[in-house]
Amino acid sequence: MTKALEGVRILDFTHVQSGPTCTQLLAWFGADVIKIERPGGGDITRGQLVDVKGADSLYFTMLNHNKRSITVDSKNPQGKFVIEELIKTCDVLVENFAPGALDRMGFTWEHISSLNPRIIVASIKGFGPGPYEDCKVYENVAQCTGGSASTTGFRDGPPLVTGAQIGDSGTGLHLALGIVTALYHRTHSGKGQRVSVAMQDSVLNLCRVKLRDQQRLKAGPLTEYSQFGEGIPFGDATPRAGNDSGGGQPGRILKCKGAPDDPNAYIYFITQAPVWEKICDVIGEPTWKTDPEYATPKARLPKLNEIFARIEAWTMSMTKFEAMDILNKYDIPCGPILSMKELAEDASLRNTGTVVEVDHPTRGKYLSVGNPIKLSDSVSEVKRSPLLGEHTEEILRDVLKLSPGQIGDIRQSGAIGGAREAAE
Ligand code: CAO
Repeated sequence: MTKALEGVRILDFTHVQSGPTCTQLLAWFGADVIKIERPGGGDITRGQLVDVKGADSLYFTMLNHNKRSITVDSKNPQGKFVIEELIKTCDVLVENFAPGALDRMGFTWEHISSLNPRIIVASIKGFGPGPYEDCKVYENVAQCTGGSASTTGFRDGPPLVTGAQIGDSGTGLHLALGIVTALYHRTHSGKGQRVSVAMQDSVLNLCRVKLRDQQRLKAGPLTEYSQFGEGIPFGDATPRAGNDSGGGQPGRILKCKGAPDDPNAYIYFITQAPVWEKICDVIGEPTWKTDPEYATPKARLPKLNEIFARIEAWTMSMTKFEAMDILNKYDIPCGPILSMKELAEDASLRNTGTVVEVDHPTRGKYLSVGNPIKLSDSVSEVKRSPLLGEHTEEILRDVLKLSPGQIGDIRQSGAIGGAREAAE
């Protein structure tokens, strides 16, 4: 069985989270991903949030599976030579440096494409062209500037950032799609092109339904928001909606047995209109099926607090898993709030490879999220992340076909680091 991206070579000039998530996905699909790191320390995440002294952090290992690592000083003339030679052999260069950093190294688009007209240069920046185009950006800044924070949280509380890394990993996903699209286009055009994704744009794309609601405000109050039932007027921007469902079917997070002492003893419950009658039977309110005050979605909208309070009285009598089992029998959409502990121990996620155990030479076994995208004819095998500079010699010798003498000269110049620098 061949891998979908076998034969594609990626020059991975990424660091921290957003870029590495993109190149990790491509590596899982079989691309040969060569990660360039600065000699000495490499990707800054190797040494961040360290839990095992002397070993690469989980932050690094969980974002850099299936890659090879070469350490090259891009500001050293011999290092520049190595990178130029790599550019000539690669299909894609991916980077997420601060704005202008790649140009300052001498690797402008013009220079890169003159070395290899077929190469695709893919970049992540915080913002697209405009007033903030020169700004450095991290995850939470993107969540705040892309519309996520202003629409997350409760109406009477401050804006909130979410645990899902929509700014970094979300942008990495967007970039990966841009890269495979440009690769496909190259099969017709024969030429490379630039692919750019701004973190603000990616977050806004993921917050699309909130821009929908912004425009709906012109037509009147957002009737599916709890705020409507509570009689609180709307302002001129999409408000924070707590745990209200973002779609047309009202939903809430409800307590189950154990809450609130157990912080995750909750279930998400959606009062989907087609199963309203089943909901009434399950919670013991059969008269709500025909009572005109409750029988239609429109009639229910101003009463959502009362309705969900009644459903919660029912969910509190059982665990979230018992509630899930009962509701599933009736096709009532719901989902338990699963903790990271529960997800880490989930047998079905292990069986599908979405949660994998990986062995690492300096840290031992650890858990990671594997490839969440499943292809029937290109199975992803998760391989451990590389040690710093682990493949420097191998890449110079086998990819660039340099002689031992040439490699010695480059090493002498200080342009490359030693193999297994992390262990030194
Ligand atoms: N050899 C020599 N120098 C190297 C090198 C190498 N192999 N790799 C990187 N460098 C240099 C860069 O050239 C740059 O030097 P100059 O500032 O002199 O041009 C320097 O290292 C620092 O790069 P940086 O500015 O990108 O890194 P930073 O830690 O200061 O900022 C970040 C990090 C993420 C804020 C910034 O890179 C950024 O805004 N990236 C775009 C948005 C993004 O992806 N953010 C998500 C990050 S994940 O949360």
